[in-house]
Amino acid sequence: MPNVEPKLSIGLWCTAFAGTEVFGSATRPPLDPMDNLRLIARAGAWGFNFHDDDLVPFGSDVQETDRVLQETRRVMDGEGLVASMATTNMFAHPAFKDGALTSADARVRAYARQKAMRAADMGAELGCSVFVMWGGREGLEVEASRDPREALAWYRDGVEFVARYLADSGYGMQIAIEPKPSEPRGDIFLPTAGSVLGFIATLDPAVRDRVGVNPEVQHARMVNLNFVHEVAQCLDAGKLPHIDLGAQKPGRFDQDLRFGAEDIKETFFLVKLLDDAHWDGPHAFDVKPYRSDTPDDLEDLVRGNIRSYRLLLERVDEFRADAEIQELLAECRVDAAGVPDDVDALRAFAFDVDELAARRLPYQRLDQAVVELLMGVRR
Ligand code: DIG
Ligand code: MN
Ligand code: MN
Repeated sequence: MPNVEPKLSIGLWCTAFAGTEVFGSATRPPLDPMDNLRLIARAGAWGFNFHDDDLVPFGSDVQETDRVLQETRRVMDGEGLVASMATTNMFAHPAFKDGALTSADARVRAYARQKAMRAADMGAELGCSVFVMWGGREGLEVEASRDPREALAWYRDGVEFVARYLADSGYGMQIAIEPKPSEPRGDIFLPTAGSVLGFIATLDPAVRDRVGVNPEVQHARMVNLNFVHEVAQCLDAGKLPHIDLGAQKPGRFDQDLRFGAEDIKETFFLVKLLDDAHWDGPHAFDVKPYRSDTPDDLEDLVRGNIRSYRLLLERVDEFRADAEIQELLAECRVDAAGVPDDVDALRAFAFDVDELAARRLPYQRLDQAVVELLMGVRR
């Protein structure tokens, strides 16, 4: 049995993705948000995530916004679906063409704050626990355009503003900043989980505890980072309020593939890490249908993520119960028996470095056992 029953959610923007990209127009018709909610629920998700504009049409007035939120609440209640994460789209509108919170135009920075406030209001209204901030446009192509220190200061002002707004409004939402190295901007500020952790450390102490990281599988694998280690560092820092899950071939553009579709071994160790850590945050799939998918394939996309996550949790159970694997893991460890830890005795201690160097490690057998487990031949 897993330590934690995972809360599996997916973004409205995922199933609603119509296939438009730089080299091609849409291959699927628009998906009504209420139909989208019903599809996600039918496919077995616990919850959903949304950008303001995914749910409430851009430019809606207060009355229309309230109407949509009330209709959403009715559908949520009818489907037993939780609103898990809210975020704001600060990357699609042309006003954000040169950044949002880090734009060199102070009016755009202020507009981004206003849009974030409104999105946070929507999230609070629907009961969301996390507010993600993905700075897709917070970057540049022309290095001469701004001093990166100034951009980071603007970014900090914006995040602190939103954090204060959540606190002053009595909203319990945690902020999760989502790293990504590039795309759509040539270089995006805060490219990795480590960058975000370092940035959080510079925030006003009055709001710092409310801010964490939303690492995404794809964004780390795009640049050949070990995502399991990215997540481990966030857990170690107590800064993992949310996670974006999917799959990705290394070194390519952000593919947002179905969870488990690539690199099954590292994906297995991600699922194992989260369960070993008893992490009970929202497990959010941030994936896209293939451009070649039809509307009839959208439910398969959602179901595939969920099924693969649960199957990998079963493999984690098997890993923990596998006697040979556990014996090999025990062989990997040597305790420091007999080695002093006080300064003077340690300084004088005579290590047999040749013996240390000669120690046999069981890694060939251990990794082979993991591969066989994932191939389903160790049951
Ligand atoms: C892309 O990975 C980003 C956007 O989809 C969204 O703002 C965020 C939500 O987790 N992820
Ligand atoms: Mn992505
Ligand atoms: Mn994401």
